[in-house]
Amino acid sequence: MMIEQTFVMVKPDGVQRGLVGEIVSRFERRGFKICGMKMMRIPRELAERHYEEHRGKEFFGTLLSYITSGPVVCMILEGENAVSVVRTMMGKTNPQDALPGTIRADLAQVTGRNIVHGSDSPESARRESNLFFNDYELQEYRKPDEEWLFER
Ligand code: DAT
Ligand code: MG
Repeated sequence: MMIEQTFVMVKPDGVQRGLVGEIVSRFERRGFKICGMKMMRIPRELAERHYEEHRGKEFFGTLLSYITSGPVVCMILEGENAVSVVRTMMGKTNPQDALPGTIRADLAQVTGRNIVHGSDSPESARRESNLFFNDYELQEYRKPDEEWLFER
């Protein structure tokens, strides 16, 4: 088994549109364990570090304005191949290219308001987890359904 953790964020549009529960519920029903969760308003400096791979691109400024425009809900999710499975559940960056059944296809219209973030690699997941969460905000615990979620 490849149990991984990944960093997921409901972006400001997801919060304002009342979709936090819908999005969290999809991950919970899939069997992901919530190891950390909090609402915050991302300071500009944190937004710049989070998206530093996009520094210099033409959309960097509007991306920073978007992500700092209101509260977000950040999560650490744990599960089998969590990074890629969460990315698949999110769908393509442009919701118009995302497959039906994915979060972005079902709940969003355009790239600049694509309602959810998920780490794109295990390295990004560790980097983003460290940016957004302290050790005491991350929990280790056993869920009683684990023996039915996984083969042993
Ligand atoms: P993803 O969020 O799917 O990992 P990304 O890391 O390439 O996509 O980009 C981060 C965010 O930046 C993305 O969710 C929305 C915005 N973005 C990406 N490409 C863009 C583009 N060509 N024009 C406008 N915004 C873009
Ligand atoms: Mg990305």
